[in-house]
Amino acid sequence: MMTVRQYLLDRIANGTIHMALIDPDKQSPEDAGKIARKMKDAGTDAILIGGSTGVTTGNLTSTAKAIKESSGLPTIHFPGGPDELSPAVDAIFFMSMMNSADLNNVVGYQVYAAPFIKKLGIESIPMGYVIVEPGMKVGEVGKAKLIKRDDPKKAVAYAMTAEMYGMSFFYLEAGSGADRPVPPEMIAAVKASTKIPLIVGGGIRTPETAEAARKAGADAIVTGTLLEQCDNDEILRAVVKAAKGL
Ligand code: 1GP
Repeated sequence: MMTVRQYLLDRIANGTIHMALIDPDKQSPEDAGKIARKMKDAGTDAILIGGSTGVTTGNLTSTAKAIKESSGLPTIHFPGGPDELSPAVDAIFFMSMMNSADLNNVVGYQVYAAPFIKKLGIESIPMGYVIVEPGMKVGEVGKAKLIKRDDPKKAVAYAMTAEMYGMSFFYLEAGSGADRPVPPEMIAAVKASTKIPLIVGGGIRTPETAEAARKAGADAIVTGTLLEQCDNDEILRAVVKAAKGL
């Protein structure tokens, strides 16, 4: 069977993809399933499951199962820490928050979790993750040394590091609910100097910001808050379309 990593790379080869982030702590598994189905119909390529707080093995498992059942989309655990793990997901982003001041977020939690991930047989997808201003809750909880919005060179150096480490993806994160997404200039600078597939997220809630991220060179665009706040399917579809350039 094809790995989730290969699925993502194949889709990215045809253009920018959209991934929807669902926090299992924010609604019932049944409602998560409905959201995933709606997003699939809108053109979303994969579902990320995670949150900074309140995620348990229980709500992660039931949410992943409901999403899979209702949408059939690949489910990827986007972990907020090492304590929640579930074999109900199709894959896990095995990520390092590279610009954290806390060594646990860089490599400690990964060392703790790796044997369990191996034992459970979950596909792990290595990813470098860096937090850009404003950073929001994940920046705070993760003790990130935020990349300044006017410092694309720093973002480029991190992306090069992730690439040289052999990571499969690099994620520029402005933080969930950010009032400003990652600057397009920063996305473009990273894209111009690395080949590693680039994921961008945080604060993307409009077709305009999604389009700007795609045009700057994002390979995958993540939206979370939009799904929670918006009950207008037209807008959801418009954002996914703009993200994918359809
Ligand atoms: C958070 O990048 C994601 O990890 C999504 O952010 O909730 O602002 O869409 P939003």
